[in-house]
Amino acid sequence: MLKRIVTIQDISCFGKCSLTVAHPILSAMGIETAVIPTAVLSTHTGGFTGYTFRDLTSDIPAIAKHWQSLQLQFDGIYTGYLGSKEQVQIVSDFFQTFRSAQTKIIVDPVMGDGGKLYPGFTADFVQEMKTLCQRADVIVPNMTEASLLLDCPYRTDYNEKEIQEILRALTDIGTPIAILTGVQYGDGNHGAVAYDRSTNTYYAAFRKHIDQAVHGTGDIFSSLLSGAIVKGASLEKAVQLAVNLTTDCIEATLPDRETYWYGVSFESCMGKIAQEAAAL
Ligand code: PXL
Repeated sequence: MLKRIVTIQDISCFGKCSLTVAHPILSAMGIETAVIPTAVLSTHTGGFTGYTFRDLTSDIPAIAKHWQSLQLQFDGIYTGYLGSKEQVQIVSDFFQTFRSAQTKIIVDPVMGDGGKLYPGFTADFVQEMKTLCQRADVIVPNMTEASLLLDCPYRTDYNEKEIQEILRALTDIGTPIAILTGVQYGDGNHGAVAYDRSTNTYYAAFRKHIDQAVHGTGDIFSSLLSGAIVKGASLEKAVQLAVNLTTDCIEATLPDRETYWYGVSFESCMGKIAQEAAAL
């Protein structure tokens, strides 16, 4: 039986992030993937200017209502970039309607990077996103998003103990599992650290740091992680798989980096993604 996930995030028509990354990756992992687009942009907002933005907030309740009439059920709900503050409450209602005992809810609180909010996001949005995180089984912030959620300064210098404290504080919001991405202790490695509050256990996975900031890596990581969790992988295995395959995707991007400056060349890793997911 195929597992079924719905992923709720924007369509950036050009630029490779959010739905145009999540859908192919989850499908390659052998998961039936439904989508709810939260907004349509002509490109993503990282490095492009003059992009269009159509907010689809008012479409979401109607989609949910139709799906309810079809009695659709999901093994996973994975949310990313949301298009408006109002949308966060609607997505939260969607969780209530479609959550069963088996459904895993993964929230990537996409709001910023490098210590800055993405264009268009406000402090109000951060507060709304925090309430969505309370209703998730797993949250996947980067360091910027963690500092926004915890209302503490963005830092690039920290040690393992401090990361563990941040993770514990993130679960204080109300989610049982938090995973911090983009963690670097200054030893030349780059990875993610997870905390499972129910067992008080941390899991970390690292690879050698690649000194190139590439747009869309967070969406690749969260898609891989969501796919692995929905397929029933342990948290430890899911974090390892997501760190390894995301790093492989970034490596594959480097040779043509100047031509494809706007996103990750994940396409050349699809075979490997399918193979590793099949072995889960
Ligand atoms: O990768 C996160 C993301 C998703 N969607 C849009 C974005 C970004 C990051 O900048 O601009 C539209």
